[in-house]
Amino acid sequence: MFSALCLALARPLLAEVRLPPVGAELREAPVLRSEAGVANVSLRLRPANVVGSDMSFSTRLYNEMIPGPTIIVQPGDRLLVNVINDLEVPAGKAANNSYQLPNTTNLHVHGLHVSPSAPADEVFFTVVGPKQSNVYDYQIPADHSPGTYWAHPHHHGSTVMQSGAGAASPLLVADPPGFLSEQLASMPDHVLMLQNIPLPLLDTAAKASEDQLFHASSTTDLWLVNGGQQPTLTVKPNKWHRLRLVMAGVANWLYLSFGRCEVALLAKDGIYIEDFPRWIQRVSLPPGGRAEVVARCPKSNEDEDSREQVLSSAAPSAGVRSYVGPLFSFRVAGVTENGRDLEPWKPRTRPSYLQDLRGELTQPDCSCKTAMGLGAGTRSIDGHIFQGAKAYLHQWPRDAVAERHLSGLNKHSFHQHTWPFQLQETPAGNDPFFKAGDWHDTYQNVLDAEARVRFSTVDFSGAEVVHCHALAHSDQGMIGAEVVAGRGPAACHCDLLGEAKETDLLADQTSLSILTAAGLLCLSMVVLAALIAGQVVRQARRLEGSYAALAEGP
Ligand SMILES: *[C@@H]1O[C@H](CO)[C@@H](O)[C@H](O)[C@H]1NC(C)=O
Ligand SMILES: *[C@@H]1O[C@H](CO)[C@@H](O)[C@H](O)[C@H]1NC(C)=O
Ligand SMILES: *[C@@H]1O[C@H](CO)[C@@H](O)[C@H](O)[C@H]1NC(C)=O
Ligand SMILES: [Cu+2]
Repeated sequence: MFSALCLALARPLLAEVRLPPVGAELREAPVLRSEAGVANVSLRLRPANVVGSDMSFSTRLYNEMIPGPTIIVQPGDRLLVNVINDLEVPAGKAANNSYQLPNTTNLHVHGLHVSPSAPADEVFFTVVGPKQSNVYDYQIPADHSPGTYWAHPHHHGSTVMQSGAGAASPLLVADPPGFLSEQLASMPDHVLMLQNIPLPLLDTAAKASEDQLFHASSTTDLWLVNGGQQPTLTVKPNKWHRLRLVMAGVANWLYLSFGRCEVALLAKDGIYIEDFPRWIQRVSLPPGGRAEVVARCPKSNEDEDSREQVLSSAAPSAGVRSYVGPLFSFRVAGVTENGRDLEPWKPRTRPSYLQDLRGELTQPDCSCKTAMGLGAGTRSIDGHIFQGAKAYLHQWPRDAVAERHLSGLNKHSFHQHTWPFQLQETPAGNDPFFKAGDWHDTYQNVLDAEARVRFSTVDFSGAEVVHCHALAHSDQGMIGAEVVAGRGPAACHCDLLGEAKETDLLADQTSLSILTAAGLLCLSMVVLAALIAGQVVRQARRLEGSYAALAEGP
């Protein structure tokens, strides 16, 4: 308490954000909604001092709230987000594939199937520096899957210091009228924004990026649900509630159980499953992932604490950093509801980007492997640390069935922007949370390191971003650009990065084109290519070397 006071006195200009008492009733974040087809909202990234009962930390938040406001749009809406960066210079240290520029930001709408090009969901070239702003303009498709998404900063090298330190907002695509069954539509609906504030990791990232804002009075991780520590949701016995779980923490895997409450899976990563109600004991949530469940809790026994139904997390297995402990409680109180059994329900139609891609009849037009962090102890994708927004790992043809053979998924949370992907086989481990045919945009499975997934490259061309959503890994280079361009088999490239290095080289050496002797030109290019390829390899080795030194973190 005293140190919190000192910190507050030392930084009088910071807005103070007080956390509610431990165990207080679950808060709902303020909502920003669309009107007449347009959601026009502002996210202002500002410094703030977050003060809890026994700790405090200074950080960057959206609109001086933790979490940021909940944005709710309808399918077919236009979403305008004015990102206003209220942080100041100095910008901090610049670095490649390390923590950098903690006051530089941008925005990613995680899970939305919207254009990956500016002014929409472009995350490499769109940079919002200190005291700058940018209006993002997204057209939500009319048939967009209703569900639970989120928005967070995505500037390479500063995602841990921003998203990982509280700057994140839930983003919901509402169910159109008549879309749900009457039973589902009538359930109380709650967003649970699960945020981990990993104070030791933030301290490391702050030091590396020469950040001057982050300070914490504690060195243990803080877990928040809608900005509260172990909050309580009071429910009537036997009444069904819809819970939208957003894993906005950036470092841990969650393996959640719900006490004696009954839980059925409804959707993952904003996409309804085909076989609701699917009964589950556990919800597996990697950094970035979402799950929607419906839950009902039994009346408490006489001798039972009425807060006994605790949503808590366990360690699923060795070798992955998971949170172990309570997050949230149900207080079961009041008159028992005559909660009817759940009726099966699924969407009547699916948009073109979510058509079933399983089975013999669907042949992939392009099939590539994507290894997460395998080989030589480095955290890389397909053996490459991030080498730039145009250093594409893969090229996928447009309007094609793309297939990816993923590996390293036991250790890393694979996230793909723009196009969600479908599991082609039920993973090993018999966890009913995962089934062939399910869709994800963020996927990790401690029981099965490999997965064959497919996605449809419909609706958009352009950059596609893939990365590990354990954002420390991403900031340190476990991120890659891919591209959807061209059509047909000629537009399928699984090792484009090697090829692209030479293409880049030719483009950069335009002055050579004045040489008319074709033989000389060719010879000099081969020599240059060899020289620069050597440079590139040395550069990559150097980065991997410095990466490995940092790799001891989570
Ligand atoms: C969005 O709001 C800003 C002011 O907050 C206004 O200037 C702008 O015209 C609005 N845009 C649309 C499309 O409504
Ligand atoms: C990052 O890498 C690029 C390309 O190799 C280089 O031009 C730039 O100077 C590097 N930046 C820093 C801060 O090291
Ligand atoms: C970032 O912005 C904050 C708040 O305006 C400021 O205190 C800090 O000095 C700035 N620079 C760095 C590198 O933290
Ligand atoms: Cu990772």
